[in-house]
Amino acid sequence: MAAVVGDLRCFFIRFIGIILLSLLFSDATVPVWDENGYVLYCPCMGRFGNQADHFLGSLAFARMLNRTLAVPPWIVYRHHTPPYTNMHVPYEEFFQLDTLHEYHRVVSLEDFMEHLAPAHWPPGKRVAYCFEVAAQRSADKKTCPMKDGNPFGPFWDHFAVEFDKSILFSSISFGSYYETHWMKKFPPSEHPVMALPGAPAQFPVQEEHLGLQRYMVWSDKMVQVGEGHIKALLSRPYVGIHLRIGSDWQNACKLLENKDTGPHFMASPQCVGYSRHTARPLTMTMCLPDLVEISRALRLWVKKIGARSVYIATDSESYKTEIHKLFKGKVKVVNLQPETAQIDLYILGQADHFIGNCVSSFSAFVKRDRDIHGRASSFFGLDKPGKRDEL
Ligand SMILES: Nc1nc2c(ncn2[C@@H]2O[C@H](COP(=O)(O)OP(=O)(O)O)[C@@H](O)[C@H]2O)c(=O)[nH]1
Ligand SMILES: *[C@@H]1O[C@H](CO)[C@@H](O)[C@H](O)[C@H]1NC(C)=O
Ligand SMILES: [Mg+2]
Repeated sequence: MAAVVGDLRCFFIRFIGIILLSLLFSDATVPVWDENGYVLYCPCMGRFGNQADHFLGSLAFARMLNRTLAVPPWIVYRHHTPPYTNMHVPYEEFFQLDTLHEYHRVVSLEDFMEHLAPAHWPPGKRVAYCFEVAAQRSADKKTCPMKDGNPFGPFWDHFAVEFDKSILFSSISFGSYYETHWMKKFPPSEHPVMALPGAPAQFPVQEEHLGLQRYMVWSDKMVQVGEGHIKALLSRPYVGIHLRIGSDWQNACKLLENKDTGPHFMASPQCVGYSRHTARPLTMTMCLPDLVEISRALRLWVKKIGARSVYIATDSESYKTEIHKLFKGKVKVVNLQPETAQIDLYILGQADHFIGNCVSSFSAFVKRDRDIHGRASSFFGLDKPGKRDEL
């Protein structure tokens, strides 16, 4: 009997303990409702580099309107591996959420849905906001295309969200010029949650938002894994290169070759300058470097920094054998082909010198990250990218 009472007491104390503990912990993570409202969006354009560009602009937009940004997960496509469905990788898998707070209020979309949506954005009250032109495609011409096709449908399905109503807007854009327009049109008291079909931002990222990259800080897990690879595989100093040369890129660069695009082409402002008036020429070598250019640039920078190894990140071919031969085996050549592309980004970010692709937003992420930390970068076809204000 005594043993049973003792067991019960013991159980009871543990039970109370667990409740207290969970209260303590959940208190720290349960977000408080923000009366100034929220911005929700789907990172529905492009892969990681594009999504990251859009993220920076969206962060700036949310701050401009003083609304909390619901930080969406990264959409990772599995076009070539079963089960082929998109993955929705929480922001925090790759980056810290806390450092974003130094710039503006954020909550992960996962937390928003779990803790805030049930009381403040319940089913039946979910309003979509979009440009009039976007709604034109719908049957009644008045419905925002929130869940039309991939990745839109799967994204909101991942959060079990259906939209009940659409509110359309026009003659407005996401830039700072329209701050008061947004505030007047959609006060948070009447429009607490603004859910948008895409990012409230431009691609590529605006020059004025490049610096927001500093708030995107790698998660501890990414640092640990990334540093592990660097330690195991590379000897410093090392040159990191990004080869964006796969078939989709060859097709994209054909637009440039055929003069169907000017110097402002995808992420190219990072090389040619952000002003359309003073943009430098964008060459084919910058868009699609061949082995001759890759060898030239590598020879130059390996010599310049006395590199002992070269790290190759690539979307397809690595030219590992050719590069190894180029340095007569005296420089270690590494190509990891990580399953998670962000591992490549991390290792390129930490290199002693980085050679990127002018037109690629994947390269642009690395370049911005390195600029913040004062690390040197160049591009294929452009050895001296120059400071922004020198352009
Ligand atoms: N692991 C790895 N993946 C790459 C590399 N280059 C391109 N990719 C993949 O191709 C995608 C390219 O799309 P995006 O990031 O939008 O950059 P962009 O198309 O070059 O502007 C990346 O997100 C990666 O999934 C690379 O060097 N390493
Ligand atoms: C911005 O929103 C925060 C949180 O809701 C609020 O405390 C602050 O006063 C707002 N700032 C302005 C300028 O409205
Ligand atoms: Mg892309």
